[in-house]
Amino acid sequence: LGHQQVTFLDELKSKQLLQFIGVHDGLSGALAASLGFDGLWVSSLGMSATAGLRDRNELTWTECLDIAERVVACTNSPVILDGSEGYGSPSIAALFARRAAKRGVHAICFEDKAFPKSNSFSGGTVLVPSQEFVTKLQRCREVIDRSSFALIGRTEALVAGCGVNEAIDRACLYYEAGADAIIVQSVKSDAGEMELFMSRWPRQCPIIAIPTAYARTPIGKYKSIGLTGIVWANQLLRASISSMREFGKRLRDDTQAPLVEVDLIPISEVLSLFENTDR
Ligand code: SPV
Ligand code: MG
Repeated sequence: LGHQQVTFLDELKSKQLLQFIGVHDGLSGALAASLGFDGLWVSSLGMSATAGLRDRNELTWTECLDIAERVVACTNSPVILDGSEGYGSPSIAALFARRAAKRGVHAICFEDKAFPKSNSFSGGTVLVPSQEFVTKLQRCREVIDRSSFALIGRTEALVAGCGVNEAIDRACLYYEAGADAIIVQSVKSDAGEMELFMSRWPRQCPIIAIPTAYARTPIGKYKSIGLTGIVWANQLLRASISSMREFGKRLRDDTQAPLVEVDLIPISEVLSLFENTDR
């Protein structure tokens, strides 16, 4: 990896392609932990949605820390906290990062959007000037110890329609500012934009992608274009929403009561999910 002593990314470096799974609470964290992914991504969208809020900094950063702590308690896998854009100023971002490290989180990710942020899929993404975000990353880097905690810089340049060259320029600056890895977000429906980015990427810093929009890409493609990891950021959240909606409708409409329970996890399994732990 680009910088030395990035513990959790380092540990996983031997893997072909790291796959992180998005979670949003203790339950999804525990389930995900049992599925054998390389690490967990505590998603801002997932945390917001499960709190009944928009992904617009409406959930406070201290609430995010509480959720991250519950996830950390459920897993031995590395946990990346999606810190959105860091809740405004560099000093708040740095405080957020330092507190996350104290709660046992392994890495925090900040993105180069203006406060209040909006989700990459809600349109109207506004970037902050790159230098402003560099200052934020530098401030975080000063206060968090590289040997125990990773800082991930995320650029939304492609989402904002600024093009691959701008995304490359920003990613280079963020790496130089002290990011241990860079997330590049693309909302195109195929991996072409990411492929172009990777073909022009000059650095040795790990690049991680979030293939929500281009999830139909064969897994081998991500490795072959040189990505270090991918984040399945919101699939568990979306699966739970589809499943809750489908069962809610069946409960409402199905007069054949026994049919309703057919696909549900037994209560005994729910009870045993957290039984043998000392959390
Ligand atoms: C999240 O999971 O909150 C993310 C990924 O940031 S995305 O929603 O795809 O932007
Ligand atoms: Mg997010």
